[in-house]
Amino acid sequence: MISAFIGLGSNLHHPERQLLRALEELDALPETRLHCASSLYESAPMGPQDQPDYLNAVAEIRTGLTPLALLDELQRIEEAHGRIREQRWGPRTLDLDLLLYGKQVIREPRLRVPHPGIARRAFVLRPLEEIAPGLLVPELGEVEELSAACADQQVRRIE
Ligand code: A4P
Ligand code: MG
Repeated sequence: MISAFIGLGSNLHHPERQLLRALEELDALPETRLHCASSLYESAPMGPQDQPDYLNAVAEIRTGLTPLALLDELQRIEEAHGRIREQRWGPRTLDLDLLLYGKQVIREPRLRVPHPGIARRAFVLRPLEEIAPGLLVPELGEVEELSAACADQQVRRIE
């Protein structure tokens, strides 16, 4: 079993419910169980500002799925949540990003791991740091250092 980290985000149709349901769905994937999940974090939208604030979280799973099989499953869950791909960085009911897959570096047309946005996004790094202190992000560095470099971004942890 490989440890993988999934970034969850939502800013439409009861974001908290979308995220909690997605965590259950991750746990229900074949050859996969949910190992742990972060708190929920609220932040202003990155990208177009004419959309609601986001809720984000990060989950660690243990999985026997290959990276591409896992990506297929994540996209299937997104679609089941009514996700329609329209505008880049636009509003969404559920976004699931494969942040890390073990220590692997993957550069394929459909899949880039570590996720390309990881080092610039406090809404990913704060929850990641919460559940995996000391984690080394391949080719980028330790999660605490990456998070400190995004200290200017406002992210609020929800109790
Ligand atoms: N893809 C490649 N690598 C990966 C990966 N590691 N994980 C490909 C997931 N997908 C990956 O993704 C487009 C394509 O990326 C997929 O078909 C897959 O093959 P998408 O989810 O369809 O497109 P997108 O999400 O609209 O674009 P993008 O650039 O992925 O947006 P992001 O990065 O997901 O950002 N503000 C706040 N505060 N919080 C947020 O969560 N999220 C977004 C979306 C914008 N602003 C936000 C937030
Ligand atoms: Mg995405």
